[in-house]
Amino acid sequence: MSDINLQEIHDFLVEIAKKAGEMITAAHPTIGATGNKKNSVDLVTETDQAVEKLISTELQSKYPSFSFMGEETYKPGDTLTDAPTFIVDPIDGTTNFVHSNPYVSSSLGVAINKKPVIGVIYNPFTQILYSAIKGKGAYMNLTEKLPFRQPESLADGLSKAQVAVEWGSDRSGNDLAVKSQTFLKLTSSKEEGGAMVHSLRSYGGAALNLCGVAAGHLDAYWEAGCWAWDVCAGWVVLSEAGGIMVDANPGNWDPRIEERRYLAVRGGEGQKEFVEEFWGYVQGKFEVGV
Ligand code: LIP
Repeated sequence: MSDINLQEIHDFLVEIAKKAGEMITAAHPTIGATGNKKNSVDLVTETDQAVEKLISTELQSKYPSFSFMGEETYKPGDTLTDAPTFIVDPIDGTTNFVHSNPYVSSSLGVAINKKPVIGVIYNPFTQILYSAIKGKGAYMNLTEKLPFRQPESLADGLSKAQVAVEWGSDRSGNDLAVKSQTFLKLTSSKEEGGAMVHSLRSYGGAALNLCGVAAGHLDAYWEAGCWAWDVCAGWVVLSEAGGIMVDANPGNWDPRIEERRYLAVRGGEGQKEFVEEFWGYVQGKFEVGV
């Protein structure tokens, strides 16, 4: 680890993210030409695959000793090791991409000893780049430090919060019930036993959601079902901006990158109490990742 130059890798990832962005904005995916993975809402396009190929080729030629985990080449059973590993989602927000909704990013992360240490997330449509190196802070467009301003206290809890959630692609069974019943609890009035959050937002991209929490646009982001490549890069941006990542299921303060259940909370006084309050509204227990 000590002879790995994190800054140099970060700078290379920024270059690659920009190249990936050119491919993404030049592509014109159509809804009809979309392939499916697990089911009809788990989408993949030729652009996802071509962009991952570009990224993995560049990374493997410059850092041949590093492992690589990418959304489009992942095989069930592949697991993260302690080796330095690039963890990549070529297009996070594929559903948005095929619907020409610009909430899309390339998410390029690095983990060492299974801990996220570098994150680069680039939305080529808005040309906004978020990045962070462990111990060196988080930035937007390389110069604006995150969060943008001194974070307000979280002591007022969920009733003052804007929370990102995602429906994801698991559309049946226990986990869909946990999500939908929790959404109901979070939004409903105090009189009906709810948290009455200011709002729920479902933008469609885990990586940018994590950056939104890091920046302070969002107070929290709660999801189960997403993968290491959806969260690795954003995790570094989040924690370098003072945020924390815990399990979406109550009780676990130290989730793995591959936990598949996450609750991100922005920086600010009262963070721990905010997590505990949130967990108190979770209706049941996710099975994914268990
Ligand atoms: C998506 C996530 C989204 C989640 C989906 C999926 P993709 O990534 O970012 O937040 O709800 O299940 O994992 O498939 O667009 O790369």
